[in-house]
Amino acid sequence: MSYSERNITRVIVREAAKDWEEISDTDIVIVGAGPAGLTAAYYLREFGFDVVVFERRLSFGGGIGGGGMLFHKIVIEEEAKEIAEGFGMKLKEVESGLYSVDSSDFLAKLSYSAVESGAKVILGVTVDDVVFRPDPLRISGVLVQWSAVQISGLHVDPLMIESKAVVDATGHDAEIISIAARKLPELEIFIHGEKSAYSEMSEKLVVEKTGKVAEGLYAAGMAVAAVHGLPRMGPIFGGMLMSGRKVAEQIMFDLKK
Ligand code: 48F
Repeated sequence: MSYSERNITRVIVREAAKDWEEISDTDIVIVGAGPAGLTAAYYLREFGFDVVVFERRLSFGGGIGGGGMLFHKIVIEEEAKEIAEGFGMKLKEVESGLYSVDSSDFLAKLSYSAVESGAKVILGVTVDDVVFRPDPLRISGVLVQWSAVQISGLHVDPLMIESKAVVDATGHDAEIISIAARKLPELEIFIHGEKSAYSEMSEKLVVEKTGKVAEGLYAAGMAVAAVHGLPRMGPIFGGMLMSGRKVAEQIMFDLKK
């Protein structure tokens, strides 16, 4: 077999272009490949939707890899055990109803599950705005830019993606909902900002408040805490898994109506 440099280039450009053509009109855009975004991606694929995840960095996982203060362990509570084990994570019961898992195990198994489900995860892409339509007012897509272009400060227009739902799984800053709240005041979204830590309360409330913030726009994971003014919880990740699953269920319910 022989191949030349030009074949390598052609394969990459052609195959990527085919994917981008499909991505430009997808069912669901998830912003952020952290624990909440990847879990949402997995379940949305299970429910039969086309899913693309845009992740700013060149790696999966958001806050997973850092464990707790770089110690390589993450804590999961009983309520999320079934989801974690469904991804094949190796949990160790350390106290009644409390489990530890290696951050690398959590990261690898969740990432594998999301990709294997058929979700397209595109790394190195930052979402920097949303698309909207009036009457009725709704979010109908996102604007995307190479993270490298953003970092360079070059003035380059983004590309645009249409979707039926956008999930903000960007973590503590709720970046996408914050942009929508600022640029589209008619959405009447008020960002309360995250509170200091109260882990047990936060784990419950993050899941409870997960869901739609405007037509076509949803919050999952720590973005929920930022939007609704909930406390933070540190390196216990069960709430992120349950929030990811809940947002998927809500989107399925809304879109199948
Ligand atoms: O921060 P992140 O892990 O969010 P999460 O899924 O989980 C939070 C936990 O990691 C932890 C915690 C739970 O105990 O408190 O912090 O809510 O993942 C968010 C991902 O989104 C990416 C970011 O690089 C990270 O990987 N991201 C953020 N903004 C953008 C983005 C953006 N505008 N475009 C693309 N990716």
